[in-house]
Amino acid sequence: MIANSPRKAVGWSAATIVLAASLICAGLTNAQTPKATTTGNKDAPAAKSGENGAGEVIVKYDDGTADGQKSLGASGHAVAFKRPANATWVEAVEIFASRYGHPEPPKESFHVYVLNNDRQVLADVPIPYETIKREAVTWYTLRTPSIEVPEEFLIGLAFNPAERKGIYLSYDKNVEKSHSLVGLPDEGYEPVTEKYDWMVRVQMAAKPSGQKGTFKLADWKPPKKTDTLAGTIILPRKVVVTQDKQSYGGEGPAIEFTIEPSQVGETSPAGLEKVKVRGFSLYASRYGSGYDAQTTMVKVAVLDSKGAVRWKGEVPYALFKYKPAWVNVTLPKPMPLLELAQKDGKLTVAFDPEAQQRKGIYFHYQKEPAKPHSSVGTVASGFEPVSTREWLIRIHLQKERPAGSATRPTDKR
Ligand SMILES: [Ca+2]
Repeated sequence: MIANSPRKAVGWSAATIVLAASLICAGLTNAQTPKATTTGNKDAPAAKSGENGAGEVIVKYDDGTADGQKSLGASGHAVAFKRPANATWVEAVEIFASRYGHPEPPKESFHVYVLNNDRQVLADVPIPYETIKREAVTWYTLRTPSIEVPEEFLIGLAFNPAERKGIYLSYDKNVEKSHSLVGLPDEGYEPVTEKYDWMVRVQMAAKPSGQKGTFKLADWKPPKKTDTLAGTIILPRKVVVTQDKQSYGGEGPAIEFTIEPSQVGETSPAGLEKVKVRGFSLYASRYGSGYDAQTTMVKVAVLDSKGAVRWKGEVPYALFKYKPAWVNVTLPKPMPLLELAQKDGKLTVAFDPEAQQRKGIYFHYQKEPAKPHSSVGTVASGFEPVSTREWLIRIHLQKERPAGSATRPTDKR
């Protein structure tokens, strides 16, 4: 298709870092450890609650001594709580933790999430990484805005760790049963497989202090899920499922589409003038940890059949989840097909995640396609066809509405 070039065939293995270390907190004394008294209320949560000096209720499961600690690469920690009667406001989250890695804390924030029972984020509280010291593990009180919570809620923590940057969160095995989970808001949560709870406590109050702002439940709106490529003609039409995946160091997949007039309901090549490209979708997942998924970008290029780049852009890694899924890559505005392709209606879309060992995208493919259209490479180095796989990448098209018509483009799925 396009100029060949020598390439290295490097495939990264899944670089999920699960750092675990056992820790015995013998003789731990800590003035910040709240008293573990139970309330007499029948509606009281399974967690123990106790009044602290400030008149707030502390909800917790742990007994104050740790049995280990974990940093979860490409994931996070969470604990499910029930709110005590009459204390509906989260004021602070306490964690028993320590930082590891470079002495200098990373100049970024980790995240405390308050989620409802449907695992929807009610509040996302960034906390500067430097808050957690590299010294011995201890309790940290992370003040949050006053966040009103439903009867059942989750506290999530996302530390985005890497090899030399992270936070160990302690866990306690002296619990009746586990209320703890692993996951991230975008990825979903799974219960931990052993009987322990992350050492996370919640300071709750009957009335919002409002010191850092007030988040009322009544003001919260569930996130809207919009399909940015809804109502488009999707090619290829054939539904395929993933059979394997690959990430290439420093390269990415490309696939060529040939838009035939008949595929878009036209009878002559002139009909292609009415066709616009809305974007692409691909079945993929991301891996690695420790990078900022919002600012780490995947390059996207559209080339015509002569190899000329007709459009270039980039999308954030954050579009891709750790679990494989169809991801929409939407052009900033629909572009005429014939601005992206020669009159032959052929165009190639190429993705370059600039993958390394610790960050990259797994691109999924179908094995042994009858007629492959797939290649591997970069715009700078050229592309080499791969005959044994077809990337799960689709193009989304729309036809211009005839003048005066108010109908939507037909969904040809
Ligand atoms: Ca313990």
